[in-house]
Amino acid sequence: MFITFEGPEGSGKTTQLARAADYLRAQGLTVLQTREPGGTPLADRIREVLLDAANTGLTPSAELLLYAAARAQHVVEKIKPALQRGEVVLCDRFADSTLAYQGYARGLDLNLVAQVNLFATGGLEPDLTLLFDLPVEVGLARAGARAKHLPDEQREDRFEREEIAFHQRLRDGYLHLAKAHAERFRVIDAAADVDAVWQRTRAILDAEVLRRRGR
Ligand code: T5A
Repeated sequence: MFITFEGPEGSGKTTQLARAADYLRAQGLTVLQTREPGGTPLADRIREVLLDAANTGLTPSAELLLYAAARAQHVVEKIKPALQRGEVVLCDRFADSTLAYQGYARGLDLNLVAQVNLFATGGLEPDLTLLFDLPVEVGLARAGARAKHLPDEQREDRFEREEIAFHQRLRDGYLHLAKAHAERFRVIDAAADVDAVWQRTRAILDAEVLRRRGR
């Protein structure tokens, strides 16, 4: 099963993904934990370029193609082989991030972004997508609070510098995707505390992953 974790800045999806991996492993499943952009040595090098706040000159189309290049490598080298081995793959962000960030928030044509996604993924789609949704201000406050504890060079990625309207378009875009693909999306209220969000996440994993596998 291929499960993706999506959400805006500060949504806490990475925290929940780590708990989900521990939980599913404790139920006897083999789990691959991975993330985008990145997941392979080559894709991690593309990640460094994409997240470097000093790269202010990156054009929207170059940005889109770099995310796609990292994903193409990640899908072939890591995700597909794990799925073929029968593992559960938990991926922190995937193609929906590109639709939400480069499409809805950045303003690139959505059909074009969908075509590029299709080319990069070879048609691979998640079986289940957990969307961690929360008000923009709450997410940005969390991301800001965490940044205070980081060294200067890791303090802000390029997106945390975007205006509030960008982040609002991002949230609306994600909610639109969730409605359009209701068969695979589950929306989780991520504004609650970590344990409350985990209760909801675990209930979805129980229903959609463990019961399906007869556990
Ligand atoms: N991107 C990515 C694109 O534009 N297009 C694409 O196609 C793709 C794949 C990736 C960036 O790239 C963009 C999106 C991103 O901007 P990243 O550094 O990997 O950059 O950042 P994120 O994916 O946003 O992941 P993070 O791990 O940084 O943030 P999360 O998922 O919100 O993670 P988390 O769990 O670390 O939480 C953030 C902070 O909040 C706290 C945590 O302790 C942490 O300090 N927290 C909570 N606080 C209160 N209540 C809760 N329930 C909390 N849950 C977590």
